Amino acid sequence: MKKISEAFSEIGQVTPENLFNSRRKFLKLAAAFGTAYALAACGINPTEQTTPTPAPTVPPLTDLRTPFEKFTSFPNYYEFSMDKNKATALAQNLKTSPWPIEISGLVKRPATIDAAELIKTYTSEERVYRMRCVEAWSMVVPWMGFPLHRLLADLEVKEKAQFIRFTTLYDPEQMEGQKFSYFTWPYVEGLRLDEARHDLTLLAWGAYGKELTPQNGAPLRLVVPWKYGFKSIKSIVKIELVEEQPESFWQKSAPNEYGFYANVNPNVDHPRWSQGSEYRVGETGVRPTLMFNGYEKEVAALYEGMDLAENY
Ligand SMILES: Nc1nc2c(c(=O)[nH]1)N[C@H]1C(S)=C(S)[C@@H](COP(=O)(O)O)O[C@H]1N2
Ligand SMILES: [Mo]
Repeated sequence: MKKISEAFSEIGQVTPENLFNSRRKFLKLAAAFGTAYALAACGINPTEQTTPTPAPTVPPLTDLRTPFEKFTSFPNYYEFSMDKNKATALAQNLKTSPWPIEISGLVKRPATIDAAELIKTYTSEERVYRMRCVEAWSMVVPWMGFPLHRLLADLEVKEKAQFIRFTTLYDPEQMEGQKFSYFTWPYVEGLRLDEARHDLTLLAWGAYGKELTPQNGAPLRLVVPWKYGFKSIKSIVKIELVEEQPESFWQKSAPNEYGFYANVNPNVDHPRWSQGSEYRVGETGVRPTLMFNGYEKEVAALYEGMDLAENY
């Protein structure tokens, strides 16, 4: 396995000391026990030792990164509150360790694995992505994580699986927004399997060289940069491979708004506002919204022959 520190030096990223050290501690442990042994015990058989990590195929992004303070103080996290300030404050007490994640459904190797363990299993890299919320604001975030397809390869997905379904923690004692019953908890999101396997699709545990803050989805969240932000589900506790298209939290909560795909598309308006432009958090004025959030070249092939105005 490539060392995290090496991965970072390749992309010229300065890593804060504490993070670097905690990862280094793990690498020592992994060397002592043998990662394969540790993982075989929880059902995941890492291919990483034999398969070299492919070079990231992420398009270089010249947009300025959103300041860290903006990223951490502007969350949408309805499990805590619909108010961004309240959500930030309320999320601080979320207990993110231990954090068992159930991986199940149509896989030959189902497993329950702690988030910390899962994160250590894969070489992480920094990915600077645009994030476009359906509310017409956007940010540019340097995530840290690993492509979901690496995990999927190790799970041995069964032929029948067509979709992947993610679930956020349900715990109204910790997440007081879940006491409001006008939403159908828990938060659920899904992707078509080919979308899930796309190299841009990330499981992220960090941003800005640090572990994710609770309001941004610690300990592990999804990041799908060509879709509206709500597809990028936070604080995942369950990953299931399924045959049927999952029904997401927002499909249930606002069926007259977005559907399953929710690809960023400046030509398809929200029922109540245009999606043609966006406010980049921290900037003045607005900028045009790009098709597939600027990732058209990478992802358009996934939707060939599909009517994007119908499947929004
Ligand atoms: N579980 C969960 N995941 C979620 C949300 C949420 O309310 N609950 N909000 C979504 C929305 S609408 C957006 S725009 C992004 C915001 O991510 P950020 O708060 O880290 O910027 O998270 C998404 N993931
Ligand atoms: Mo959003």
